Amino acid sequence: MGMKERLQELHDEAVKKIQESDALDKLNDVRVAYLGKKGQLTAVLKGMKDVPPEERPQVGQLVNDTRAKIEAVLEETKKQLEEAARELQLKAEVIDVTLPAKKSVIGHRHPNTIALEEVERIFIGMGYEVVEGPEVEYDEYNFTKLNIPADHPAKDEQDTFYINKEIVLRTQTSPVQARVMEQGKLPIRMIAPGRVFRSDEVDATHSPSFHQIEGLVIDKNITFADLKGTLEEFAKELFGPETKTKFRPHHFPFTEPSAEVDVSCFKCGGKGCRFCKGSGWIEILGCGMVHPHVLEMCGIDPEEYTGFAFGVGLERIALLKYEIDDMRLLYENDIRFLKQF
Ligand code: 2NL
Repeated sequence: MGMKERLQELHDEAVKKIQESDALDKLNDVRVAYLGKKGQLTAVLKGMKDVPPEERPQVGQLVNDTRAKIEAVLEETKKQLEEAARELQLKAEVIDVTLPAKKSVIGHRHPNTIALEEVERIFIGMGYEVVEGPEVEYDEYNFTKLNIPADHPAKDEQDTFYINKEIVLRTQTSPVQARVMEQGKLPIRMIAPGRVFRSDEVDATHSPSFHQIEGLVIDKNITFADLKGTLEEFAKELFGPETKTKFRPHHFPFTEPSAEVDVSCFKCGGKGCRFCKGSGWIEILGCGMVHPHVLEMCGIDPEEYTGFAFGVGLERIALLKYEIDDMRLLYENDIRFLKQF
């Protein structure tokens, strides 16, 4: 067979195989088989040495033409295959804009957070500042500066988590207030909300980690009347305008005199029901006039300044307000529970 016929045959073969290729990788195999370094057309080129010298330019031209023709068909087929692949992909990725949108699930504030923000709103409304501080505290700030002596039962390792001899997990947020008093900017009107820790077993009303909101007011001429008026107003805002308050004498080492505050039951209005266990009253917080020792230890002259303080358990408020009967529900974070509030 002459060179010319051999080339025509190669061309026809290559074109046939190109047309049979139904994927880009197969097409590339054909390219390599015919046009590649070890391909058939290259093999023909190597046979040029057997062609008489005067015919070589013409045969050379023929080889180049054949190569160009095969390349053109390859290129064209490649375009078609790519186009087809793209069509297929577009079809697969069609978006049905008439489908209903996926509903995004909107989260809920935790009942603790709702209660905290409510308490903050009330006190901010009365001109208080919200101050936060460390959860890991010096014994000095958690106890000593608050007039809690070394032999006080609250300091027992059974009640307090000790990091070492001098450092504890705070058992109340009063150390935040002690730090503010020490800064010496007076008057003070602040609340200190935050996590506190006590070495308690978990049950319906106890947890080793819970939250407290303490309040502190220091100024000249602050009296127990200011304390009563403030907490009465707080109770009315939190539980409704009909709410009555009762101050029962109590003892705290950091206040003198001290009291516990009950509010009239907001379920029965004070007549007595299951909710208030028949008494008509519900205990909500502890309070008192800041002990002169505390003022002194925090750098404030008790002859010039007086103040009142109070402490509320946040979980207690949340349980009462939302009529939840077990504190553990507040920590389990079961979405079926949380989404009710
Ligand atoms: C309670 C009682 C109370 C305070 C906290 C306080 C803070 C300073 C000075 C004096 Cl810096 N007192 N805090 C006072 C009385 C009671 O908490 O039963 N809390 C849940």
